[in-house]
Amino acid sequence: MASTKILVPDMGDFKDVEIIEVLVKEGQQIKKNDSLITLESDKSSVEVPSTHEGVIEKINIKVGDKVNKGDLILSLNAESATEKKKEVVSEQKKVEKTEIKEIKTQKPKEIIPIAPTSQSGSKSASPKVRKFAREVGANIKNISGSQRAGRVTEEDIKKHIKDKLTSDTVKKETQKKYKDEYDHAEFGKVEVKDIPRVKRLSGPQLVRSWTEIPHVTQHDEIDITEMEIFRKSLRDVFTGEKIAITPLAFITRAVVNALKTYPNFNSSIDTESNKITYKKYFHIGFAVDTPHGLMVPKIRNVETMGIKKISDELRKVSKLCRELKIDKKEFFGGSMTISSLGGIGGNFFTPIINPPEVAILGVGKAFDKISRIDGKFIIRKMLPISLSYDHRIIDGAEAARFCVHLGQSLGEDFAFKLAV
Ligand code: CAO
Repeated sequence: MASTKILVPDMGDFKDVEIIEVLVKEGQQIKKNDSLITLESDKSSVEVPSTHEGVIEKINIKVGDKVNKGDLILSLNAESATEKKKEVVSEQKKVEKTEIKEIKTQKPKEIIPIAPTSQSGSKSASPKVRKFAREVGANIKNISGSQRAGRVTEEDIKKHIKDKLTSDTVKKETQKKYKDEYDHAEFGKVEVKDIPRVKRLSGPQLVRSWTEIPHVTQHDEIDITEMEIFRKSLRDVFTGEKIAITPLAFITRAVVNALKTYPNFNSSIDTESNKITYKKYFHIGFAVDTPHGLMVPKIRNVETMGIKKISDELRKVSKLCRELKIDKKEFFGGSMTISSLGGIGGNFFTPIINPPEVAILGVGKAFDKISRIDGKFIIRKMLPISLSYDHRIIDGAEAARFCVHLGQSLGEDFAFKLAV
């Protein structure tokens, strides 16, 4: 019967390294690379893997021992594992030779340095953090560390558990919903179709935005009476023909003005690095309703365009979307999005932020409203707007100011305010 000695490997300059965990028991059958013990130095901790497979005969160390290169960890009956396999095939075969050999760690392949991550893929973490992981039932090997070279902290473990709970809950809720439901066909005639590709792609993005971003929506009404009189009076100077420009072109220009004053709305946040990116460009996204589903292309550098040019671009870009001829890149790199249902109807709604943007403006259909001005009741044209914003970066007061700014840009002095 062959007895194999597993020794503490070469640990570079480290001396008297403490054993903080013994991960195996005498009599246990282990495989090559199974973790045997965890060593902890003042710099890091690491698990020492087995260099052989077999059944553990005797463990020569215990928790708290300080070890150095070459110290005996345990002796292993390297052949009993093989024997067990052989017995299954044939009980006749006998092992005749008994050999005792000392297995030295091979260099450099099997050197187990006291470094953040061992070659067996074990994770670096302090004993306190490892204890915490054990207490909460988390497997430290499955947790990605946020520290230098992947060292795992208590916060990483908490985040890992929180993420897992959230995804498990979402999964369970979804499963529950479908499990509890009756088959639709039980209630009458139905037709089952594939979800269109665009909706399949945008769906998870919408779920993520709605569940991860703390949305707040501010509703407001903007008096656009003068702007509408002007818009409807637009005529070509040469032909005298009516120029069709929708309110959206004016609203877009007003949004750019407000973005210049409130740059938080033209930002993106990275919660991992705790950084805010302020965009110095003004690329406005538009929700476009197409037969294939909702698309959100961008119109670039809107601050350089007049109302007519914005209107032309809007028409051009939405046509490209509806004909599926738009370049994929045009769906990215936006400042803020406008979702206008004004051409269809309805007033207020809750638009969902299109990350990594932090705000979106919903626009409803303008309506006549009787208002009391200077003691007189008069009819004014009101535009309903709904501004959703990421409350992590934008405060309610700032959002209210943004809406007031939009109101001023589109109000009675609109022509002056919207001049390029
Ligand atoms: N109030 C009153 N009338 C409005 C208006 C408003 N807020 N916005 C547009 N209109 C009018 C226009 O002036 C136009 O009238 P005329 O035909 O008399 O000129 C008519 O409504 C149709 O406008 P439109 O919708 O074709 O054009 P637009 O520039 O307003 O919008 C686009 C362009 C691409 C945004 C739009 O076609 C579209 O796809 N909207 C849907 C967006 C959407 O689905 N959002 C929801 C996203 S969340 O699911």
